[in-house]
Amino acid sequence: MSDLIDLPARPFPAVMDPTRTALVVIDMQRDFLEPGGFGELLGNDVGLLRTTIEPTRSVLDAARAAGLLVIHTREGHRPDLTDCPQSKLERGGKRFIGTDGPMGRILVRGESGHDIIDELAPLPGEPVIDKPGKGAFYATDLELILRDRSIRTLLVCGVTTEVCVHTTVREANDRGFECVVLEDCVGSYFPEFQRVGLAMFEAQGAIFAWVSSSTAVCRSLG
Ligand code: C5J
Repeated sequence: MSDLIDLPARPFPAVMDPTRTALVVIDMQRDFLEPGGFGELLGNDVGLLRTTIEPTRSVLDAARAAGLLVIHTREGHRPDLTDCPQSKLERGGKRFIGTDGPMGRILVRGESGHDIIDELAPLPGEPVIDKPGKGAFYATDLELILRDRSIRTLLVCGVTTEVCVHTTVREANDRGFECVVLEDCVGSYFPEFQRVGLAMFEAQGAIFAWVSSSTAVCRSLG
C-alpha cells in the first residue's frame, strides 16, 4: 500500500496515490508558444501562454523526482496531411496547417515548430503522444499506456486551457480517470476563456476535474 496524498484543490482536496498518478503535459510546442507558429498566425499573443512555462517546469522536476509517470503530447499531422480532416485544414476560411513558417511547416510532425519547447523537453523514456485531434485520447494509444500502469489520477498542465486541455480532461473523465488541472500551468490566449475554463472544471462539485496549482503539487510531492 502506498501513502495517499490529500492534494489541496478546488472545490475540495483531491486524494491521489502517487504510484497511480501521471503528469500529462499537453501540447507545450513551439507552434503554440513561440512567435511564428500556429498560435501567432491565428492572431494570438503567445506571451499569454508563456507564463505557464516556469510553473510547469517546477511540476515536471517534482514529478520526476517523485517517480511519477510523465507523459507529453503534441498536436500535429503527418507530412502528407492524410490525418488532417479538410474541415480542420480550412477552418475559418484560412489555411495554415502544413504551410511553411519560420519554424518549418505548421503543425507537421518532424518540423521544429511541432516539437516541444526546450524548457520542457521530454527526458528519454517519457512517452510522447502524437495526436491529430484536440483530445489526447482520440486516435492515440494514451489510454493503453495509462491502463498498463494502473494510473487513476492525471495531473494536467498545458495549452490551451479551453481547447486541448478541456477536450483531453473531458475524454479522461469519461474514461474513469480523475483529473487535477494545475491553474498556473495551463494557459489560454484569452484571459476570459482561462477564467471561465477553470471555473467549468470545478463547478458542481468537480463535475469533471479538480483545480490545483504548481505550488500545491510541488509541496505535496516533495
Ligand atoms: C489549439 C491546443 N488551441 N493545443 N490547440 O488549437 O489547444
